[in-house]
Amino acid sequence: MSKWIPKVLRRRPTTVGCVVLGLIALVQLFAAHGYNYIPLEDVERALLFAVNPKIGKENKPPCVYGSVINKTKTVDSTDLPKKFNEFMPNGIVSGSYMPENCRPLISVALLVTYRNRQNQLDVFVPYMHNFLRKQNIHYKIYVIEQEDDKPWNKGKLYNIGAKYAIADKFPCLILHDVDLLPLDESNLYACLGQPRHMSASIDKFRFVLPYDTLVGGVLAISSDQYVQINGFSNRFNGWGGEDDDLAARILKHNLLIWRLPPHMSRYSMLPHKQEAINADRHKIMQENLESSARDGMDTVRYESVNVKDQRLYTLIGVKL
Ligand code: BGN
Repeated sequence: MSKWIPKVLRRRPTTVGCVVLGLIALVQLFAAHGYNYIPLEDVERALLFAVNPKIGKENKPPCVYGSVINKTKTVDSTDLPKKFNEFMPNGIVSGSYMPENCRPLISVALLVTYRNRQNQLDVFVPYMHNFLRKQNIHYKIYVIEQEDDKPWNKGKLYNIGAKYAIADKFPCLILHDVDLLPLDESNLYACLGQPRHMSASIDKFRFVLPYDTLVGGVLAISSDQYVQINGFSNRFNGWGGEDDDLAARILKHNLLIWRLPPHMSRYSMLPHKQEAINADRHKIMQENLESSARDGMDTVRYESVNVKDQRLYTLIGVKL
């Protein structure tokens, strides 16, 4: 080997490869986690205060939220429960919880789309009740299960779930992947004045937001805004794209995508195998951008829906 090649590079290609990969990983690790977000001091003002009109007017002091968004406790990914714990909390009826000592100013419906991931649901549901009960909000968990063998259609499931939650008079919808667990207690589950991408910092993506218009994972959107954009396209079968299409709908309606600071937006992703990828997703998204046909919550078609009130969540079983 020529003596002009520095000694450090006079190694086997695999060694050089490993060093290069290691350097890339290091650069990524220290890369700016930068994304635009609402500064902590403005978060309270950005909250959408709206309660479900169905909840009775109780003579309790109003709940406070400043103490929630200023919490500093963070769960370490490695401390997350791996298995279903025997968590059987009191005070939860059909997946719904009301704060005990104060009158909530915020009601949210958590919509969780689901199929065939029982072990994740068994961790997710108790974890979320534990997490949300500390937030002074009124909430209800809906699990929308696709009960057929057709290709997975997350957009349709969300559209159907949203119809039910809106009929139940929830003013704020939180669209939630079943494999994402929030780590920061300050991550208040609430809508903001604009659609809010909540899962900006996921461990699987090394806590870096992959791109600015990502709205997949966990998104909080007011029921009014969901209706305004007519929800998701029903045309995406299989994995991917439906969330990017939703982002396009949000922006087309002159709405914005807001986020909270990274230290409030961390999530851990439960391991799972990759769903079948939709090879047509780019094409469908392009067609949707150019089309003026109505396609969304108000045109969603399905074979049957079966609603079952269970203790820790309301199950909306759907055959597409
Ligand atoms: C993107 C997917 C999203 C997914 C994120 C994060 C597409 C492009 C379709 C036009 N988008 O690449 O659906 O949420 O990754 O995993 O595939």
